[in-house]
Amino acid sequence: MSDIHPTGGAVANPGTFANPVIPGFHSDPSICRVGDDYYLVCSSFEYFPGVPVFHSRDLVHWTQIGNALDRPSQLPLPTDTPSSAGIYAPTLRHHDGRFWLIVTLVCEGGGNLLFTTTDPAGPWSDPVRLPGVPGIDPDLAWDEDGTCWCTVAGVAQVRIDPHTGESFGPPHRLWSGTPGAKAPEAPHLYRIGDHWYLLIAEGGTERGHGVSVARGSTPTGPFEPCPANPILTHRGSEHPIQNTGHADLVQAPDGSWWMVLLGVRPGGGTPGWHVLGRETFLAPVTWVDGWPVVGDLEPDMPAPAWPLRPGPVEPHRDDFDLSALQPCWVSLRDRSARHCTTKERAGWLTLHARGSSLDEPDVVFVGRRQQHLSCRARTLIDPAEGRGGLAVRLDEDHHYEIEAGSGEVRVLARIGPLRTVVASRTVPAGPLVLGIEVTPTQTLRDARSGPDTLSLGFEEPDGTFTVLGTLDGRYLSTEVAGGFTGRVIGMYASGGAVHFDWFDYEGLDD
Ligand code: 6LW
Repeated sequence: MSDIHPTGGAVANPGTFANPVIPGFHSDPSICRVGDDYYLVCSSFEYFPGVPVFHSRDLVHWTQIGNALDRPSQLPLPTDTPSSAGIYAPTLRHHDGRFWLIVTLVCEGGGNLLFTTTDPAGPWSDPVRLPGVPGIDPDLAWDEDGTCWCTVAGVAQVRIDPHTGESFGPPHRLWSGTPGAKAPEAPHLYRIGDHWYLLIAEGGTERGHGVSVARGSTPTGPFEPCPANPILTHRGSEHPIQNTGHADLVQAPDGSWWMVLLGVRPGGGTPGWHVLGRETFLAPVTWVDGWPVVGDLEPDMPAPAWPLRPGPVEPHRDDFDLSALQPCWVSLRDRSARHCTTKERAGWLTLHARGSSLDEPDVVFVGRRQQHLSCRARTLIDPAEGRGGLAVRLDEDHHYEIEAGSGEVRVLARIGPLRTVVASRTVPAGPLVLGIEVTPTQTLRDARSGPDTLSLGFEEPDGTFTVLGTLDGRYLSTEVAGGFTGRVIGMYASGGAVHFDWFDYEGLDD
């Protein structure tokens, strides 16, 4: 894999770049390079299609080229799959002329699944099941003689045949990470120079998160921990990027080394609320005495400042003129043409209700990740044949929505077990524009200030925007809701059929 000796003192040139490189709920990044092309995948949990696939030529600008799991035969998520179950922690590798993707499907009948393709944009194969590989966070690595090792959280390892899913022997414990640190997980095993390196996350995916590394002369160990562990953590620091961990390494064509990892950007007062989920960050890596040293996540910033600039995300308008939905759109657990189609009314997205509210796991929803701390979403809805709206969703128990139907619009809030109509207004019949604006907290009023506010409203016939309700964003944060996901903004149907002419998403961060 490596044409550079890690003790050779190769120095990456970090240049300047803005983090996160993939903002919004894009956790557990795994990366590989083929020639000049980088590919990266993330977890997708209860969303369908699953495992977003990104492409880049420079590690900084990423374009989503597809979703690896876009057919029910690849991703059979039962309707009762709770939020933050589903697809966890993929590993993406290129080996022997093919791309290999391994994930854990966390649900009844799930387990570790392996997929292959020659084109990461898809289609990907149907899954190969790995019944002999226990646990989460599977990694794939190949020895020089072609032996395939699957390493999982814990950290344990099984030899497998990746073509058939057969495993050979019981899992073999490799390393438990730093004594006293919880949750040794997210292992990735690499042959670099003379050593095998075992990179792991530990400390849990919350504020204690970190990255540690060990090395050995064979892929099966024994492994010697790096004396400088953790090689990356922001725990206990003032750094505006927190929870840093779950990393993967890649070497650039110029010989420099880089790490992709997850982190969060908490806002507001104490304890700090993060609302976009765990995002993908980039860091330069150098080698000292044969150990990786992780550089600054904000190389162009002299000191932590707030808000951080996110990686570039184009303003996004979707007119629903294409027969297939763009890859950024995700639904809950499944998406059937019967309930979600652009073919019924040309140039419109039509949703046919199944569940009657966003509280229900089978609600028909099409959304995209909120990728900016400050942003605006708008959609033109025709609710003549039903009821539906625009929502910001953290999970089925935490969401705000502006809903139209039966000649009225109303703002709804679901916070844990509480559900309420915040405000309602009679409106003239016919299509109307619904909108949500997210404004981050700039000045802390007191230590309890939330991270942001969400204003939900609609456009009057003269084009002015009427805010019907403004709500505290902390209730749509991971610190309140729990789990592994972030906010998703999108359209839903709660009765009959609703049509959406277009959807606009605009990031407003500086
Ligand atoms: C994932 C684990 C983790 O499996 O969170 O941050 C879990 N790390 O490695 C879900 O993303």
